[in-house]
Amino acid sequence: MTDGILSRLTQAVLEGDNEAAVRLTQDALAGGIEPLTLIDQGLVPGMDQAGEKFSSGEYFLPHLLIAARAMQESMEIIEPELLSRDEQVASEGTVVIGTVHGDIHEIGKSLVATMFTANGFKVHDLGVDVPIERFVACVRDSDADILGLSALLTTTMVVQRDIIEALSEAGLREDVKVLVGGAPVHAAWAEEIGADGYAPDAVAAVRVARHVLGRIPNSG
Ligand code: B1M
Repeated sequence: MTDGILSRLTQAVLEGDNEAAVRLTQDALAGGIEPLTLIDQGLVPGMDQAGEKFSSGEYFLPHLLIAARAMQESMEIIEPELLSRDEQVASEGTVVIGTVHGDIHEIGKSLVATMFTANGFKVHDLGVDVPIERFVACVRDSDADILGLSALLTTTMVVQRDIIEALSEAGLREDVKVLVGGAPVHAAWAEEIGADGYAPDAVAAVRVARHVLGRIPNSG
């Protein structure tokens, strides 16, 4: 039953069928399927398959857009469920997060932001295509502990490095831990550009943040 509903959800995202995605999400939650299982095993595989079809020339940009919209509508239902599981009172710290300049991919960044919120962090989500100066100003003004930089394109990964350099120029580099992520990003890149951490997914992002803040011994 679980497998069936998850694979139908994957198919609904792949086909950009909003109504089916929303209905299946509601049914799955009512049936007791965990929100993270729904995301990892239902929604994300649909987006990945849409990306593969785009790479092979079977899908075009509008297909990606409608797939993304179906995923986002499901996420709107899942997010309150994720947040309602947050029973923490004390704040774990402040996170500034956004997708870098030139890049409008939103879904992964928003998922990471939601996971931080669900885990007791105060989050300033700056959105997508965020100018470098905006990140720097928000880090300064919010006294952030973590700056999260998402990039989905090989052409925008380099902006992560530009932002780290801008933080140094503004005298803020020692005040904030920089976490990078996004599909083309990897640990060696994070090290090369002087980031403090890299996370492959939204759950790992919270774990790595706690690690770089010295809250847990290692990122696992
Ligand atoms: Co775009 N796109 N896209 N796209 N798109 C990719 C990324 C691509 C891999 C597709 C492909 O060719 N197979 C390819 C990039 C190739 C490359 O550079 N390596 C690509 C391209 C080429 C483009 C355009 C250039 C296409 C064009 O115009 N010709 C264009 C660029 C626009 C721009 O940004 N300037 C473009 C546009 C779009 C849409 C607007 C149509 C749409 C986005 C809609 C939206 O977000 N509202 C879109 C989509 C949907 C995708 C794919 C299919 C799916 C992305 C997604 O949402 N995945 C994507 C293919 C793919 O990734 N499989 C693709 C689901 C999401 C949950 O995963 O975002 O990876 P993800 O986030 C994960 C992790 O990466 C990580 O955690 C998240 C959750 O687990 N993570 C972090 C992300 N940020 C993190 C930050 C962290 C830590 C972890 O710390 C701070």
